[in-house]
Amino acid sequence: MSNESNSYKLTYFPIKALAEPIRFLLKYGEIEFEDFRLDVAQWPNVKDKMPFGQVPVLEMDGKMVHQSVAISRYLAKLTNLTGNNDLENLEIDAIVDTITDFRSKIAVFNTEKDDTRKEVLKDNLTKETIPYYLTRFDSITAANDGYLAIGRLTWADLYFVSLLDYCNGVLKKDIIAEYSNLVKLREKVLAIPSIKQWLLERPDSEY
Ligand SMILES: N[C@@H](CCC(=O)N[C@@H](CS)C(=O)NCC(=O)O)C(=O)O
Repeated sequence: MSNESNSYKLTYFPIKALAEPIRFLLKYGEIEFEDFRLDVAQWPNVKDKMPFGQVPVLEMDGKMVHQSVAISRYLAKLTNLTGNNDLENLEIDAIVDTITDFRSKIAVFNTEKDDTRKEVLKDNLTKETIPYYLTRFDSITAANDGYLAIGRLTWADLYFVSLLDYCNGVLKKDIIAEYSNLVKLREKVLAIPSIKQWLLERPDSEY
């Protein structure tokens, strides 16, 4: 029996951020879905209806699931973007979790309200965190035939490229511009026909 559902509804704010990996994977699999974008004013009424009071939430035939990485992993299975065995999946999961760590550090900067603390966080990101992670992601990509894990396209690549819009939007620059293997990886992912089409049709947002 197929695991695939008949209807998919994704609820998130009108931004890319944590929902974009899910949108990329749905598009990659050419799975139709309702891309429901909440108005911030609607949020207080919706929050209580969400499994853990947060979004993104994916409804599959009415069943709500939360946690963007878990959802992405599930969709990766549906779309054949996982590894062929547990060891390959471990390699993919480890890189995905590392991308999440990296993205979370950028989120801390994004949500900081105090100007002085924000400046310190930005300095730290620019001088240490970003080069630290991106140098490693870049050499991993070079060592994996141009992909982030197991030498072929997996959901880790879609996960990384889809979250770049968030990172770049928050930092107001293309953070991977000097990392040639990552630039090539992004080109490959964005050239996948259904993803390319998604980029043309998706609503504009800051990140
Ligand atoms: N670990 C969760 C984090 C979800 C999360 O932080 N969602 C935020 C938006 S990016 C949210 O719902 N914020 C509103 C709130 O907490 O009230 C995931 O990856 O899905």
